Amino acid sequence: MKPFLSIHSEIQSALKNDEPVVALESTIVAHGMPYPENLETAQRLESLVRSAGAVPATIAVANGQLQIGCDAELLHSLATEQNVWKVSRRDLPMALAGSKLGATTVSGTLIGANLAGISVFATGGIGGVHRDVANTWDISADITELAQSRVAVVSAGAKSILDLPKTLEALETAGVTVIGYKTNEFPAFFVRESGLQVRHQAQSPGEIARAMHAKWTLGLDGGFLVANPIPAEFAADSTAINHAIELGLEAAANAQIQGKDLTPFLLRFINEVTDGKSLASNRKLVENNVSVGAQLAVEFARLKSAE
Ligand code: PSU
Ligand code: MN
Repeated sequence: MKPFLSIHSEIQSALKNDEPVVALESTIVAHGMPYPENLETAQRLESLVRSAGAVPATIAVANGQLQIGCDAELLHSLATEQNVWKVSRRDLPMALAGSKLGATTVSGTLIGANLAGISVFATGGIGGVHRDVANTWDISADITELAQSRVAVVSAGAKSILDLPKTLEALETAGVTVIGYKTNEFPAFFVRESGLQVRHQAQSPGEIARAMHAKWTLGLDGGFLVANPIPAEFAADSTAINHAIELGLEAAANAQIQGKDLTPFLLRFINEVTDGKSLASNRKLVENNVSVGAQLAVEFARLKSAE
């Protein structure tokens, strides 16, 4: 066992026996949703993974270790404490050495999943290329990490707080296999459509599992992005959402919010402007991603144990 990595015993034994495990991120808990919805969501996601026959692994940083699996107390701290670090690859060394409480972003969670050997990770939306990239050079480390992790991330695409065409281009350059799940359009988080096509689509978790198996058995590093649209009944009104996003971008520019603070600021702002409606959609889409992620983990584990 690596000294800076702590894998919860239940997860360790599942991985040893090629049983399905689904990684979950903690930034969504600490910085992506308000309390108490954040804690309720975190708990609900873990139980959804279990009821689909897989083991949940929420990933975070605590006590000088990258924690693969959070106990109830740690989840509670992540959901309630102020000043929880937002941890990507850049921050991880200082968070570990300084024994900080840290929530891992998609990128930080990918590092943990990859080190532990967890092949599937479900979340809400990924980070990407920001709209004002020409001035800010703000491109999420999520993309660089997806490029080098043997993990499939199930997300509802990305929010249009980002420049979605450039995000898809950056994913292509990074060699990330983007697969539309039962769609050939890249979904835009709160809404099912973005007007952007994806090159590949899959109709079943088994189809995605076979592609993961092919990529990694060949020896190629790098991940998958499974783009899973929000169920139609929970999708937001696109005019209202786009309006909220525009207002948020304007407010962020006025307040000179940038760097790691930008995404959490925009998420909070949109939640407030839509009167919690966006939060309700957000919870539903994450749950939907976790269900698909658990099915995918089950299928992939089946392929692996048949090797
Ligand atoms: N997008 C969302 N919800 C989120 C995030 C992004 O719709 O919670 C979080 C994820 O943890 C993601 C991170 O990895 O924000 C990206 O942050 P940045 O843009 O600073 O890379
Ligand atoms: Mn950024």
